[in-house]
Parts: sequence; structure tokens; C-alpha cells
Amino acid sequence: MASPRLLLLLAAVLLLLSFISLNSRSSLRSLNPPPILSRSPSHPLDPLSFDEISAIRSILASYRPFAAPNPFPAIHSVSLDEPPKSVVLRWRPGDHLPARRATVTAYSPPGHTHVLSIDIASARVLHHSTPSGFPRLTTDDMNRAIIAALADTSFLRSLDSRGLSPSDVVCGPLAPGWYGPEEENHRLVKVQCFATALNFYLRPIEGLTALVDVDAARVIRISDSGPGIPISPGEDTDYRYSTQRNKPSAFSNPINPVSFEQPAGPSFDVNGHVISWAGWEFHLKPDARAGSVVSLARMRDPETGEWRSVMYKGFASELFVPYMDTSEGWYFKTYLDSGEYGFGISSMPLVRLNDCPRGAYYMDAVFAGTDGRPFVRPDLLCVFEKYEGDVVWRHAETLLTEPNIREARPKVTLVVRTAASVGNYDYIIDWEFQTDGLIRVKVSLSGMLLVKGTTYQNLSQVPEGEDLHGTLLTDNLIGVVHDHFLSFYLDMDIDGPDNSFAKLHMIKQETSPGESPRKSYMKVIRSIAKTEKDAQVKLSLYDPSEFHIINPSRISGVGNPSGYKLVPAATAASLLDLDDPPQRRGAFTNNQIWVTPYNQSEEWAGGFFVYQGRGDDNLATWSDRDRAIENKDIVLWYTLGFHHIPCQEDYPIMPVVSSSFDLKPVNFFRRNPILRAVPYTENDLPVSSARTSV
Ligand SMILES: *[C@@H]1O[C@H](CO)[C@@H](O)[C@H](O)[C@H]1NC(C)=O
Ligand SMILES: *[C@@H]1O[C@H](CO)[C@@H](O)[C@H](O)[C@H]1NC(C)=O
Ligand SMILES: [Cu+2]
Repeated sequence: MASPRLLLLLAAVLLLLSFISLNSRSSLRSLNPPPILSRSPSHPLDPLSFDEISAIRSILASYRPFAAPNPFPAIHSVSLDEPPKSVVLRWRPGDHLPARRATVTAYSPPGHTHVLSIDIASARVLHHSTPSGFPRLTTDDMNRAIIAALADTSFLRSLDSRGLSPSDVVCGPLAPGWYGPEEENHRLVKVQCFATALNFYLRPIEGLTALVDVDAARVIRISDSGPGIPISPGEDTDYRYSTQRNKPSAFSNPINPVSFEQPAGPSFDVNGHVISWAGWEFHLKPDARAGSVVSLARMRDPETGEWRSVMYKGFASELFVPYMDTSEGWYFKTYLDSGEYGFGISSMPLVRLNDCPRGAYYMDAVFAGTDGRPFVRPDLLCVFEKYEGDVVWRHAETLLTEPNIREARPKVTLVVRTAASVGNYDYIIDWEFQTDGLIRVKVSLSGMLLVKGTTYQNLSQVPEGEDLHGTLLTDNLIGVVHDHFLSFYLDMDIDGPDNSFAKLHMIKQETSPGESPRKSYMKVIRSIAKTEKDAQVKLSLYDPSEFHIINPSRISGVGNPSGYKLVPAATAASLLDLDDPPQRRGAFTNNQIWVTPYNQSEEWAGGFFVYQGRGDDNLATWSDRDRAIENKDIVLWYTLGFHHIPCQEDYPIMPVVSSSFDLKPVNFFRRNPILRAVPYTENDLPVSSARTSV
């Protein structure tokens, strides 16, 4: 247990650290950004500014169908309608910005979804369509559904039978998925509640669900399969430091505050939304649906000085989180979090010094509220340099005695981070850039498990053969088995838009009699995908391939095409039936890799409208058109997956579980691009040393 004096000291150190962090922020070699409220766009891909969103609201308010006396619709999203790629690629700093346009999704109850395209300068609505499909919920929708449930007499009776009144509960607005005609033609929310507690997620009121028609604010049906299932007391589940610090704890000493040294300050530059660092340059913006979007990533060739394009646009396109319990209160929990709730809009401000280290640069977001007015979400993104004590390349020569060769270079990377809190779960997404041209995309999961109430307090009580659909975590709580899949949109433009997808298939080749003492070797067979179906890939350890995006017109001196390869790491595939309704909606997980021809309207792997969608407009349906993809502008899609069998350590809050994938140069550079990286000496860094005892 830390002594009060130590805590005081710690507080003083933290205070000091926050001053240092403020100082290092101002010493960034960046143009000091103007306050977010007065910032105007300076790049064709810059997100809509505060003023632009205000202007769009005025345009909508005087647009005949929405102008008084007609009711103003609920605004579900307002985002930049990016100019065509060819226009963005031609644009140079100093040029006029291409026309600023926005796409607005709005909804007029009951049942009218609007998609509008707006030209801001001319204050005109260019297109207005009323497609079928529902946009993600607004917070007003969520509140309306919860209030309706808590006003329903039969719902109240069910609460009352458990000794609870509306003031004793916290309720969640759950997307119902799509299972047939019931989930069509009207917007639905399933409301489930928890008994109040700081960590209410661990006190489910099991089995009680209100199916609510959102527009009518009316309860359609109550199901209650849970009387008799106790509500966990949720003792000792508050995870805040303010309550934990006074507990007798830990047999180990606390770790002293840690930060890595940058005596000369950070090495990245921020110019509006353009970040540059160590030969990299990219455009970075917050997005209400995707969280963060990295665009126009390019790298300066260290040998020629040429700027070389790597990726036009990359972002987390959709998530699929199916829970594996088929009972009435659980079967529908098969979330598509980005399209149903919005990843960016669910991201709260990052916690300085803890979510991102000292020296981080924070970027605010401007989003539109349900009324169409702009609001600022501060610190949505952070950018920082990372040093974990790793090595980027090394060699110690043992066969030469003279000269004595010991060469090692430290690995420093640049990280872009966001953290979305979609209900109980937190998703940290990192885009990490390395000096050798590698981009690592890392996903880390934390937050609270969705748990199920049970009468069991000990596994010994569970009848033989009964499937708990999860792990008994503590008395009366089961952590339900589930998956997480995140599909990434990766519009790779290796040395220009026209690229091909090459598979380097590795097979066992047997030798012919007498050829060699060896019986077999691994042989690489290279092929180019002609159409989309050739590029639908299911990963397999015993049937491996490398996956390259290459530029067939950019050939190195020795004849290899310039390329980047996709390198999967630990991942998981969905085991649901292809015809299971949730799997049809999450069909982008049917393969881990897909390649589609570039099409500006195919960006959301689960479809543009996901809420109660049937899955008829998604990556799988696009790809099944089997369009040509050879030597064309193509988009790579990779789905990273986690199977999650909860365990006791995930309670009451989960330590992060991470996985990643890499985009790694292959024959892109003539040779190791960081041969001239400079090693550190003791003059570069203040020396500090560990406590030692003999
Ligand atoms: C739970 O069951 C195990 C046997 O499976 C038993 O050893 C243990 O004592 C039980 N614990 C409680 C609290 O009942
Ligand atoms: C672009 O995508 C949309 C939506 O999937 C589709 O309707 C359209 O036909 C596509 N265009 C081309 C040229 O494939
Ligand atoms: Cu999980």
C-alpha cells in the first residue's frame, strides 16, 4: 500500500508532468494551430469546420422540404463529401480548394431516411434521395426508447418484482439486428437494464427486455425470462483510482512515473491536418463513423528524395461483435458497432498522460448534433512518438576481429491513436508508422464484459452437459463467449493508383529421385488476381501465402515490381453459418482478405445503412460481382478477428487484449531504407540508472 506521503509526492510529480507536457506541446515544431472554432479548411480532405457545419444547418433550415412549417428532420450525420480522388491527387498547397460538399443523413419519423448532398459555397442541395434503410441511432433516439420502456407498466411491474424502481436502474439502447419481418419497416431498440452502480454493467437485470418502436416511443413487447435470477451485488467492481487507492493491495511496489526522454522535443510536424515525420507524410482527420481516417500516406525515398505514394485512404470500416448465446435475451446481440452506433461519435476525449504519453499532440473533432448544430469533441485523436526499447536493425560481427563491429539502431515509431467507448467496450485503434516504411495497425480491446446473470455460484452446481455459453466469472455472473471482428478499408496506392494483388502461394514441393538428399522443400508460386473472387482469401496455417499489393508498372533495377505486403498476425474467423442472419449482416467476415475495384461509394464493409439492415449491400455482395482488379485502382480489405472466451481476469474491467496487422514494403525500396539511421550515444540522452543492490 502506498503511504500518504508517497501519494502526495506522486501527485506533485503528476502536476509537474502536466506542466512539462504543456510546455512540450508548445515547443512542437508545428504551426501553432488556431483554436478549433475558428479553423477553416486548408486541404481538400480536411473535415468540415465548425462554420461549415453551421452553414449546412442554415441551408437545410431554409430548404423547402425541411423549412417551417415542415418539421426539421433529425440529423444523423454530416460529413465531408470528399472530392474525387483525381482532383485530390492533382491539388497542391496554394491551389484553391475544390468545392466543399457535404453528405447529410437525416431522418423524419416515421420511416423517411434522407441522404442529401450539399454544396456549401452556393448554399444548394445538389441531390436528395430517400433510400430505404435506417441511419445509426442518435442520442435522442436512444433516450426516447429508454424513457418509453421505463414508462411501460408491464416493464415497471417486472422491475418491481425484483424490488427495483426506475431510479434504481441504468438502461442500454440495444440494436436489435435483423431476424426477419419483425425487424423491418420500423425502427426498433431493445432496452435492457442494469441495477445502478458505478460499474452497472456487472449488475444485469437478467432476461428482461423491452422491444421499443423508437418513432412511436411505444413498447411493442416485454419479455421476461429472468425472475428468480439474482442481481449480482456488484461488490468491489468500481475500477476508479479514487476508490482503489485506499484498498490494501499489491505485494509489489508501484512503478515510478515513466516517460521516454526526448531532450530535443518531438520530431513530428503538424500543419493543419497534415502530419509529417521521418520521411512520412499523411493527412489525418477525425470521423464520426470511422473514428479516424488516414489519407494520402506517402514516404520520401531516402535515396532519391522522391515522394512515393503508399496509401490513399485507410480506416476501420465496420465491426461485428456476435455474442454466442441463443436465448431470448441474448440471441440478437450481434452488433455492427460502427454503422449502428458510430465509432467516432462514441469516442470520448483521450486521457492525457495515460491514454497517450507526454509529448503527444491532440486533435479535436467537430461533429454535428441531432439538431444539426456543430459541437466540439476535444482530444479525439492523439499523435505521438513511441520508443519501447526495441531495436530496428542490428549486427555484431564475430568472424572479423578487426574492425570490431557492433551496430544497433533503436526503433522509434509514430503512433496515431483513438479510443472508442461503444457502451461497455473500449476499442483502441493505433496506426503506427515505422521509419523502414512499415505501417502497423493495432487494435486493443478493454472495458467491461457483457455478462449474463445466473443462479449458479459454483461450477459444481451446473448440470453435466449444460452449456453456459460462457465462463462463470464470479457468483451469479457468466461472461458470455463472443467474437470481435474489425474490417479495415485500405486503399493502397503503391506508387500511384493502378495496382494489382499478387499471391505468393507456398507449397510443399517433393524432389525427384536422385535430385538431392532432401525429400522436399517449400516452393513459392506467384499469381496475380484477375477478378474479385480470385482475391477472396481465407487464411490457413497449412496453406500459406504472402499477399502483395504491387504496382506492375514500377519495376526495380533487378526487375521486381514495387509493392507492399499485408502481414496478418493473430486473428480469428467467424464460425457462424453463412445463412445465419447475423452472419449475412457481418458477411465481410466470410473472408479475411478481399480486394475490390475503387468505388467512392463502397467504403462501409457492412453497408452504408446498417441499422436493422439485412446485409444485402455489403463487401460480400460487392465482391461477388467479380469485377476485374488487375492493374486497376484497387482497395484492399482486411478483417482482424478475436474469439473471446472470457476469464476471471476480465472482471471487473479487462486488461487490454491486442492484435494487429502490418503493411510492409516489399521490393518498394532499392535496399534497407534506414541504413543511415543514426545510433545514440550517451551525449544524446541523459543517463539514468536502475536501483541496484548487492
Ligand atoms: C465449488 O465447487 C468446488 C468443486 O467443484 C468445491 O471444491 C468448492 O469448495 C466449491 N466452492 C464453494 C464456495 O462452494
Ligand atoms: C459503385 O458502387 C455502387 C454501390 O455498390 C454501385 O451501385 C455501382 O454500380 C458501383 N459502380 C461501379 C462502376 O462498379
Ligand atoms: Cu470481447
